This record gives sequence, structure tokens and C-alpha cells, in this order.
Amino acid sequence: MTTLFISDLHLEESRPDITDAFLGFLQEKAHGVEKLYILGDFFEAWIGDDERTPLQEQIAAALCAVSESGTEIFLMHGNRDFLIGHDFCDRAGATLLDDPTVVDLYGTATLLMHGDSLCTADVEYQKFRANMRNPQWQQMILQRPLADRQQMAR
Ligand SMILES: [Mn+2]
Repeated sequence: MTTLFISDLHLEESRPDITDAFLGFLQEKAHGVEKLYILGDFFEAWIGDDERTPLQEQIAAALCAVSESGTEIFLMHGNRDFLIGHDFCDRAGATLLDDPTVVDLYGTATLLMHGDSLCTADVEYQKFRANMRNPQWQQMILQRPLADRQQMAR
């Protein structure tokens, strides 16, 4: 039985070396394991599942292949990719996890978090975070044109 945890890959077009390393990891390590947890900031930025860049599609397809090998894949938001939604997760064969989540890791209750919620001394960031995680704010942002959202992310 194997469960793998990864986080903070910050995948982006300008770092094909990271993408290659990740695809190699999926091939060599993740195929056929029991569970793979991706604990946030998988992507450098995420502005909505409708963007569908070639990188995003490539990653979704690679994850989906691992999922079809029998590995359960779980994805938690980070502070940069918190707009990843169910559309992307469906394409990737992944289940979206709340932050925090407690899982049963072979009999041990185990707390999974991205970690940014623990930066409690950074009051400005926590205000920003509360705003970003507000479903109404997210709906408002996701309705804006893709080009506007790309500008915002930059
Ligand atoms: Mn982060």
C-alpha cells in the first residue's frame, strides 16, 4: 500500500522542466499506487477551468491516465490555484478536497492542509484570503472575460 503526497509544484508554461519532472514522477512513481494527494499550488496560477491551456490539458490527461490505472487522486487548493473547480477535476479524474481535511492514513487520523491558513500573523493576507474564498466573489470573478482574468492573475 502506498499513498503519495505532493504540493507546490507551481506548474507553468515557462517551466517545462517542472512539467517534465512531474510527468516522469507520474510514470515512475504514481501509476498503480493507492492514493495521490496534491496539496495545493499545483499550478502557478489558475483563473478558471474555462482557460484550458495546452499545459492544463496535458496535465489533466496525464492525471486521468493515472486515475484510470486505479489510483485515487485528490486535489486541495493552494493560495495560487484556489479557483480550480470541478470541471478540471473531472477531466483529471481527481476529487477536490477541502482545506483542512482529516484523512485516515492506514489507521492514523492525519490532518491535510495547504498551510497558508496558518500564516495568522499576516493579517493583510488573511483578509485577502477570506475575500478570495468567498463564493460570491469567486462567481463574480469567474464571469469576467478570460482576458481580464489573465490580466488580474499577472
Ligand atoms: Mn502556497
